[in-house]
Amino acid sequence: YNNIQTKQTNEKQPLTPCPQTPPDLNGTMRLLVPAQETLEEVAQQLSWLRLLEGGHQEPLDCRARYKIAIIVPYRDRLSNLCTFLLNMHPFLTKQQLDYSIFIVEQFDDGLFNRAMLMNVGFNEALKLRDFDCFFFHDVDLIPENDRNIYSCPDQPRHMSVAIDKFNYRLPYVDLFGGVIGMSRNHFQLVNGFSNMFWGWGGEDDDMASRVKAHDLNITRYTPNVARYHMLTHAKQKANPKRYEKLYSGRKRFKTDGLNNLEYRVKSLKQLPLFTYLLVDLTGRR
Ligand code: UD2
Ligand code: MN
Repeated sequence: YNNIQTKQTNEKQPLTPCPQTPPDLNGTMRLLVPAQETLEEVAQQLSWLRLLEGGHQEPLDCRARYKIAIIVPYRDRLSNLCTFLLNMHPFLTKQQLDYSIFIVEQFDDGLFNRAMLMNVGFNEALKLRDFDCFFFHDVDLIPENDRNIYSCPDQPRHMSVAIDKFNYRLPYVDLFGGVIGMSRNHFQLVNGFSNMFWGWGGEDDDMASRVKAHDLNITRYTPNVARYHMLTHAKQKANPKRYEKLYSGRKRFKTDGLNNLEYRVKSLKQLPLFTYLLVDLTGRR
């Protein structure tokens, strides 16, 4: 029986592992603009890619090295979302990745909680597949260099190092917002993000503290590779309690995060361009 099993698996997977560095990367990215800002139009423009259900893709001619989940916290930014999808799918496909895009939308109209939505994305994604690592990704950031590889990092990786909006300079050395990549194990080790940051700001710095408190290091690609364009959007109101929460955060690493996450999934759908999660966060505040 064992022999038969092995044989079958071998026959199913005759593919050799994908190369460490994908071929055909050229160090640039032309920003694609949707002809119309609707998901149907974007799906139409991407039909040549032959995406699988739920915004999933895997390389055809080699075996991907990792299974990757892209988690995007989201509410009311359709225009950004259309551009994001139109650009990210070709970008990730070219990198020969096995990936799925998750859009995690906050259902209630209370203050936005970016960090909590990302915890939910992590939790729900793992119910669907055993992803090796996670990229927590703002919807308004588009990579400008195709050599910025979304491979699973050994240490937490800050991806969005050089953003046009910030003149391609890192605003401060511990910045860990925008786009970050973490292995499943490291994200679990730090108990995910804090659930207590409602409104703009602080949650990314709290994650940086978690990473450091667990003797992990934030790593980065060089700024000429880790370049991003930020799409325009309305500015959120800053959370006046963000510093207070940040300074007292260390006491809560063990009790505030993945292990006390409460939410209700209102909808879970495998759409053509992404896996969609609509979540109500009103359980706790
Ligand atoms: C910065 C960080 C971001 C986060 C935020 C503070 C960078 C480049 N970005 O972004 O990662 O730490 O500060 O919370 O360091 N969103 C919606 N709808 C909303 C509000 C937010 O979808 O109404 C999502 C969306 O994915 C957006 C992200 O949350 O890109 C961050 O919000 P932002 O773009 O308004 O904040 P920004 O640019 O100051
Ligand atoms: Mn932004």
